[in-house]
Amino acid sequence: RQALRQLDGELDHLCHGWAKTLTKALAHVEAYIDFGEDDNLEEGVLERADSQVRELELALSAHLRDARRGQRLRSGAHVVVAGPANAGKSSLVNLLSRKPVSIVSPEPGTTRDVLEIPVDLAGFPALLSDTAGLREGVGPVEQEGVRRARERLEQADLILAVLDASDLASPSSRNFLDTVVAPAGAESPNESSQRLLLVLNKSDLLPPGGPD
Ligand SMILES: Nc1nc2c(ncn2[C@@H]2O[C@H](COP(=O)(O)OP(=O)(O)OP(=O)(O)O)[C@@H](O)[C@H]2O)c(=O)[nH]1
Ligand SMILES: [Mg+2]
Repeated sequence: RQALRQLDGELDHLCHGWAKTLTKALAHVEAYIDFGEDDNLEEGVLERADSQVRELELALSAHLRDARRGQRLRSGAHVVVAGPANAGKSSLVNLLSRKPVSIVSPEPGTTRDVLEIPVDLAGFPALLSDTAGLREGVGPVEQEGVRRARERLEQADLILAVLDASDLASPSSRNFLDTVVAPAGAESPNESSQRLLLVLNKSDLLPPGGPD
């Protein structure tokens, strides 16, 4: 909420600045039209107004290019929770939304539909999507769930990639690392633009002294 208020205030300030520049440029052009023939008008009035309007044009285009950021702040970033079956995705979604919105069970393949929940993450709105665990060789209903999960991954602003830390060598974990985690890293090698956050869940199941 604080961020939205700041954003509104910032935009207000920007718009006032733009309006002022435009009014001033307009006044100068009008003065030129009315008194251009007279000698009592400053030199270069028209040129100055022209360059001010060009600068304004650049500022407006830059702002419009950046509008997606503002939109994310208003409607919320689309955060997609994905990972192999049974990794604990729905448990994490319930924890973040502070509600038991998604069914959690020890049976792999529990979540099949995409479940969307609006949440407040430290004051920022976000739309959290729980998805079906990515795995092969399943029935048609779960297969459709996996297809929908992959579709959501394409549209995500941020992917929370959940893996079972005690099961990283399994075929489904390795497949997820190869097909989702590694490509996301390659597409944005710059740390600040990365849209995937790796969550190693079930750390309580790791042997206390680390692997043998
Ligand atoms: N030991 C342990 N178990 C966990 C943890 N997080 C979740 N679980 C258990 O793991 C099982 C699967 O959890 P879910 O949250 O349903 O997993 P999921 O990834 O949504 O599973 P699918 O929807 O089937 O893909 C449940 O029995 C959870 O209680 C954890 O941190 N530690
Ligand atoms: Mg689930």
